[in-house]
Amino acid sequence: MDGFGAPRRHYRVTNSTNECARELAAAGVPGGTIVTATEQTAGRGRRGRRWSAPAGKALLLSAILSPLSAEHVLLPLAVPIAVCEAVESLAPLECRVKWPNDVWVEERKLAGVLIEAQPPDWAVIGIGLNVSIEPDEFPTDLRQPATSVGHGVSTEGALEAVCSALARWVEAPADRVVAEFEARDALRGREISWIGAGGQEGDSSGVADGIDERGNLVVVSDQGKRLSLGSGEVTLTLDRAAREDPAIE
Ligand code: BT5
Repeated sequence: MDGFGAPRRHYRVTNSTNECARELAAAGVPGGTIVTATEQTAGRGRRGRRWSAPAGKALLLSAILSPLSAEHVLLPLAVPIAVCEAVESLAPLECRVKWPNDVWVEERKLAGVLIEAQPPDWAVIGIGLNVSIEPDEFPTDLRQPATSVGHGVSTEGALEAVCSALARWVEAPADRVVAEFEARDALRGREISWIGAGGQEGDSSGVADGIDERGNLVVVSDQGKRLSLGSGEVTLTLDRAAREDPAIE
Protein backbone atom coordinates (compact mmCIF):
# COMPACT_ATOMS: atom_id res chain seq x y z
CA MET A 1 0.00 0.00 0.00
CA ASP A 2 1.28 3.40 -0.95
CA GLY A 3 -0.38 5.99 1.29
CA PHE A 4 -4.01 7.07 1.50
CA GLY A 5 -5.88 9.31 -0.91
CA ALA A 6 -6.10 7.59 -4.27
CA PRO A 7 -8.40 6.51 -5.65
CA ARG A 8 -10.85 8.90 -3.99
CA ARG A 9 -14.62 8.78 -4.15
CA HIS A 10 -16.34 11.97 -3.02
CA TYR A 11 -20.07 12.34 -2.37
CA ARG A 12 -21.94 15.58 -1.94
CA VAL A 13 -24.40 13.66 0.23
CA THR A 14 -24.25 10.06 1.36
CA ASN A 15 -25.62 8.05 4.26
CA SER A 16 -22.26 7.16 5.81
CA THR A 17 -18.77 7.21 4.29
CA ASN A 18 -17.96 4.14 6.39
CA GLU A 19 -20.89 2.29 4.83
CA CYS A 20 -19.69 3.19 1.30
CA ALA A 21 -16.10 2.29 2.13
CA ARG A 22 -17.16 -1.08 3.57
CA GLU A 23 -18.93 -1.92 0.33
CA LEU A 24 -15.88 -0.88 -1.68
CA ALA A 25 -13.53 -2.84 0.58
CA ALA A 26 -15.70 -5.94 0.34
CA ALA A 27 -15.67 -5.54 -3.46
CA GLY A 28 -11.86 -5.60 -3.35
CA VAL A 29 -10.79 -2.01 -4.11
CA PRO A 30 -7.10 -1.37 -3.38
CA GLY A 31 -5.84 -0.34 0.05
CA GLY A 32 -5.34 3.42 0.20
CA THR A 33 -8.73 4.14 -1.38
CA ILE A 34 -10.65 6.89 0.44
CA VAL A 35 -14.28 7.93 0.58
CA THR A 36 -15.23 11.50 1.57
CA ALA A 37 -18.50 13.39 1.79
CA THR A 38 -19.66 16.97 2.16
CA GLU A 39 -22.61 15.72 4.18
CA GLN A 40 -23.81 12.47 5.77
CA THR A 41 -27.44 11.61 6.47
CA ALA A 42 -26.66 8.67 8.77
CA GLY A 43 -23.12 9.26 10.07
CA ARG A 44 -22.16 6.50 12.46
CA GLY A 45 -20.49 6.59 15.83
CA ARG A 46 -19.74 3.50 17.87
CA ARG A 47 -22.48 1.20 19.18
CA GLY A 48 -25.27 2.65 17.10
CA ARG A 49 -24.52 6.24 18.11
CA ARG A 50 -24.84 9.04 15.56
CA TRP A 51 -22.23 11.38 14.18
CA SER A 52 -23.59 14.67 12.94
CA ALA A 53 -21.98 17.67 11.30
CA PRO A 54 -23.33 20.53 9.19
CA ALA A 55 -22.63 20.20 5.44
CA GLY A 56 -19.14 21.20 4.34
CA LYS A 57 -17.83 22.06 7.80
CA ALA A 58 -16.27 18.78 8.84
CA LEU A 59 -13.88 16.27 7.37
CA LEU A 60 -15.90 13.09 6.85
CA LEU A 61 -13.40 10.49 5.75
CA SER A 62 -13.23 6.71 5.47
CA ALA A 63 -9.89 5.25 4.44
CA ILE A 64 -9.40 1.64 3.45
CA LEU A 65 -6.45 -0.20 4.93
CA SER A 66 -5.77 -3.49 3.18
CA PRO A 67 -4.51 -6.05 3.94
CA LEU A 68 -4.93 -5.91 7.70
CA SER A 69 -2.27 -7.78 9.66
CA ALA A 70 -1.33 -8.58 13.25
CA GLU A 71 1.04 -5.61 13.11
CA HIS A 72 -1.97 -3.32 13.08
CA VAL A 73 -3.06 -4.34 16.57
CA LEU A 74 -2.73 -0.75 17.83
CA LEU A 75 -4.54 0.77 14.84
CA PRO A 76 -7.34 2.16 17.04
CA LEU A 77 -4.74 4.28 18.88
CA ALA A 78 -2.54 5.06 15.87
CA VAL A 79 -5.46 6.72 14.08
CA PRO A 80 -6.38 9.34 16.72
CA ILE A 81 -2.65 10.03 17.15
CA ALA A 82 -2.41 10.70 13.40
CA VAL A 83 -5.38 13.06 13.63
CA CYS A 84 -3.69 14.95 16.50
CA GLU A 85 -0.50 15.35 14.52
CA ALA A 86 -2.34 16.46 11.38
CA VAL A 87 -4.36 19.07 13.27
CA GLU A 88 -1.29 20.41 15.06
CA SER A 89 0.45 20.82 11.69
CA LEU A 90 -2.40 23.10 10.58
CA ALA A 91 -3.37 25.15 13.63
CA PRO A 92 -1.88 26.24 16.97
CA LEU A 93 -3.79 23.64 18.99
CA GLU A 94 -2.71 20.96 21.45
CA CYS A 95 -4.53 17.70 20.88
CA ARG A 96 -4.97 14.84 23.31
CA VAL A 97 -6.27 11.31 22.78
CA LYS A 98 -9.19 10.30 24.97
CA TRP A 99 -9.10 6.50 25.02
CA PRO A 100 -10.28 4.73 23.04
CA ASN A 101 -11.18 6.82 20.01
CA ASP A 102 -11.60 10.55 20.59
CA VAL A 103 -9.39 13.53 19.92
CA TRP A 104 -9.82 16.31 22.44
CA VAL A 105 -8.73 19.92 22.57
CA GLU A 106 -9.10 21.45 26.00
CA GLU A 107 -11.55 18.74 27.13
CA ARG A 108 -13.72 19.19 24.06
CA LYS A 109 -14.23 16.59 21.36
CA LEU A 110 -12.61 17.64 18.09
CA ALA A 111 -12.72 14.29 16.28
CA GLY A 112 -14.04 10.77 16.61
CA VAL A 113 -12.76 7.57 15.05
CA LEU A 114 -14.79 4.52 14.06
CA ILE A 115 -12.86 1.53 12.74
CA GLU A 116 -14.77 -1.33 11.16
CA ALA A 117 -12.66 -4.30 10.14
CA GLN A 118 -12.75 -7.66 8.48
CA PRO A 119 -9.38 -9.18 9.34
CA PRO A 120 -7.21 -10.18 7.60
CA ASP A 121 -8.65 -8.51 4.52
CA TRP A 122 -9.39 -4.89 5.35
CA ALA A 123 -10.19 -2.20 7.86
CA VAL A 124 -12.25 0.89 7.19
CA ILE A 125 -10.83 3.81 9.17
CA GLY A 126 -13.64 6.31 9.70
CA ILE A 127 -12.72 9.81 10.88
CA GLY A 128 -15.06 12.66 11.66
CA LEU A 129 -13.06 15.85 12.28
CA ASN A 130 -14.81 19.14 13.05
CA VAL A 131 -13.11 21.74 10.89
CA SER A 132 -15.17 24.94 10.90
CA ILE A 133 -18.34 24.20 12.88
CA GLU A 134 -19.45 27.14 15.00
CA PRO A 135 -20.27 26.41 18.66
CA ASP A 136 -24.01 26.99 18.09
CA GLU A 137 -24.08 24.59 15.13
CA PHE A 138 -23.39 21.43 17.15
CA PRO A 139 -26.29 19.24 18.24
CA THR A 140 -27.41 20.13 21.75
CA ASP A 141 -27.42 16.55 23.09
CA LEU A 142 -23.71 15.69 22.73
CA ARG A 143 -22.15 13.38 25.34
CA GLN A 144 -19.11 15.63 25.51
CA PRO A 145 -18.82 19.32 24.53
CA ALA A 146 -17.43 19.68 21.01
CA THR A 147 -15.02 22.02 19.25
CA SER A 148 -13.58 22.67 15.78
CA VAL A 149 -10.12 23.23 14.30
CA GLY A 150 -11.00 26.80 13.19
CA HIS A 151 -8.07 29.09 12.26
CA GLY A 152 -9.27 29.29 8.64
CA VAL A 153 -8.40 25.65 7.95
CA SER A 154 -10.37 24.07 5.07
CA THR A 155 -11.75 20.54 4.87
CA GLU A 156 -9.49 19.83 1.88
CA GLY A 157 -6.46 21.08 3.82
CA ALA A 158 -7.46 18.86 6.71
CA LEU A 159 -7.90 15.90 4.37
CA GLU A 160 -4.40 16.24 2.97
CA ALA A 161 -2.80 16.53 6.40
CA VAL A 162 -4.80 13.62 7.84
CA CYS A 163 -4.01 11.30 4.91
CA SER A 164 -0.32 11.98 5.16
CA ALA A 165 -0.21 11.52 8.97
CA LEU A 166 -2.30 8.34 8.67
CA ALA A 167 0.15 6.78 6.23
CA ARG A 168 2.92 7.30 8.77
CA TRP A 169 1.10 6.22 11.93
CA VAL A 170 -0.74 3.21 10.55
CA GLU A 171 2.58 1.51 9.82
CA ALA A 172 4.39 2.82 12.93
CA PRO A 173 5.95 0.22 15.26
CA ALA A 174 3.91 -0.57 18.38
CA ASP A 175 6.43 0.95 20.81
CA ARG A 176 6.22 4.33 19.04
CA VAL A 177 2.44 4.25 19.12
CA VAL A 178 2.43 3.43 22.84
CA ALA A 179 4.98 6.18 23.59
CA GLU A 180 3.05 8.77 21.60
CA PHE A 181 -0.22 7.73 23.21
CA GLU A 182 1.35 8.18 26.63
CA ALA A 183 2.39 11.70 25.71
CA ARG A 184 -1.16 12.52 24.63
CA ASP A 185 -3.22 10.48 27.09
CA ALA A 186 -6.17 12.60 28.25
CA LEU A 187 -7.26 10.15 30.94
CA ARG A 188 -4.12 9.26 32.89
CA GLY A 189 -4.52 9.97 36.57
CA ARG A 190 -8.21 10.79 36.26
CA GLU A 191 -11.06 9.20 38.13
CA ILE A 192 -13.28 7.20 35.86
CA SER A 193 -16.08 4.73 36.25
CA TRP A 194 -17.09 2.10 33.74
CA ILE A 195 -19.80 -0.35 32.96
CA GLY A 196 -19.72 -3.51 30.94
CA ALA A 197 -16.40 -5.22 31.75
CA GLY A 198 -17.37 -8.89 31.94
CA GLY A 199 -16.02 -10.97 34.84
CA GLN A 200 -14.93 -7.97 36.90
CA GLU A 201 -17.99 -7.61 39.11
CA GLY A 202 -17.47 -5.21 41.95
CA ASP A 203 -14.76 -3.14 40.31
CA SER A 204 -16.40 -0.35 38.40
CA SER A 205 -14.46 2.76 39.29
CA GLY A 206 -10.86 3.79 39.74
CA VAL A 207 -8.03 5.83 38.30
CA ALA A 208 -6.81 5.56 34.70
CA ASP A 209 -3.16 4.53 34.39
CA GLY A 210 -2.24 4.37 30.71
CA ILE A 211 -2.60 1.46 28.29
CA ASP A 212 -1.20 -2.06 27.99
CA GLU A 213 0.64 -3.48 24.98
CA ARG A 214 -2.64 -4.44 23.32
CA GLY A 215 -4.10 -0.95 23.65
CA ASN A 216 -6.45 -1.81 26.52
CA LEU A 217 -6.99 0.88 29.15
CA VAL A 218 -5.22 0.12 32.43
CA VAL A 219 -7.05 1.21 35.57
CA VAL A 220 -6.30 0.90 39.27
CA SER A 221 -9.69 0.14 40.76
CA ASP A 222 -10.94 1.58 44.05
CA GLN A 223 -10.36 -1.93 45.45
CA GLY A 224 -6.69 -1.60 44.49
CA LYS A 225 -6.73 -4.05 41.59
CA ARG A 226 -4.93 -3.35 38.33
CA LEU A 227 -7.32 -4.12 35.47
CA SER A 228 -7.20 -3.89 31.69
CA LEU A 229 -10.38 -2.71 30.02
CA GLY A 230 -11.07 -3.56 26.38
CA SER A 231 -12.57 -0.80 24.23
CA GLY A 232 -15.24 -3.12 22.90
CA GLU A 233 -16.63 -3.92 26.32
CA VAL A 234 -16.70 -0.82 28.46
CA THR A 235 -18.44 2.53 28.58
CA LEU A 236 -16.57 5.16 30.57
CA THR A 237 -17.78 8.01 32.71
CA LEU A 238 -15.32 10.71 33.66
CA ASP A 239 -14.86 12.51 36.94
CA ARG A 240 -17.23 10.48 39.03
CA ALA A 241 -17.52 12.97 41.88
CA ALA A 242 -18.76 15.73 39.61
CA ARG A 243 -21.46 13.46 38.22
CA GLU A 244 -22.62 11.87 41.43
CA ASP A 245 -22.92 15.11 43.33
CA PRO A 246 -25.06 17.51 41.34
CA ALA A 247 -23.77 20.33 43.56
CA ILE A 248 -20.37 20.00 41.86
CA GLU A 249 -20.85 20.92 38.22
C1 BT5 B 1 -17.20 8.34 17.39
O1 BT5 B 1 -18.15 7.56 17.98
O2 BT5 B 1 -16.68 9.30 17.92
C2 BT5 B 1 -16.85 7.93 15.98
C3 BT5 B 1 -17.31 8.95 14.97
C4 BT5 B 1 -16.87 8.58 13.58
C5 BT5 B 1 -17.52 9.46 12.55
C6 BT5 B 1 -16.95 9.25 11.17
S1 BT5 B 1 -17.51 10.46 10.04
C7 BT5 B 1 -16.83 9.57 8.72
C8 BT5 B 1 -17.11 8.11 9.01
N1 BT5 B 1 -18.39 7.70 8.48
C9 BT5 B 1 -19.27 7.38 9.46
O3 BT5 B 1 -20.45 7.02 9.29
N2 BT5 B 1 -18.63 7.50 10.66
C10 BT5 B 1 -17.25 7.91 10.49
P1 BT5 B 1 -18.58 7.64 19.52
O4 BT5 B 1 -17.38 7.57 20.40
O5 BT5 B 1 -19.64 6.62 19.65
O6 BT5 B 1 -19.16 9.09 19.67
C11 BT5 B 1 -20.43 9.41 19.16
C12 BT5 B 1 -20.94 10.57 19.99
O7 BT5 B 1 -20.21 11.77 19.66
C13 BT5 B 1 -22.40 10.93 19.71
O8 BT5 B 1 -23.28 10.16 20.48
C14 BT5 B 1 -22.45 12.41 20.10
O9 BT5 B 1 -22.62 12.55 21.50
C15 BT5 B 1 -21.04 12.89 19.78
N3 BT5 B 1 -20.99 13.62 18.49
C16 BT5 B 1 -21.75 13.49 17.39
N4 BT5 B 1 -21.37 14.33 16.43
C17 BT5 B 1 -20.32 15.03 16.93
C18 BT5 B 1 -19.48 16.07 16.42
N5 BT5 B 1 -19.59 16.55 15.18
N6 BT5 B 1 -18.50 16.55 17.24
C19 BT5 B 1 -18.33 16.08 18.51
N7 BT5 B 1 -19.11 15.11 19.04
C20 BT5 B 1 -20.08 14.59 18.26
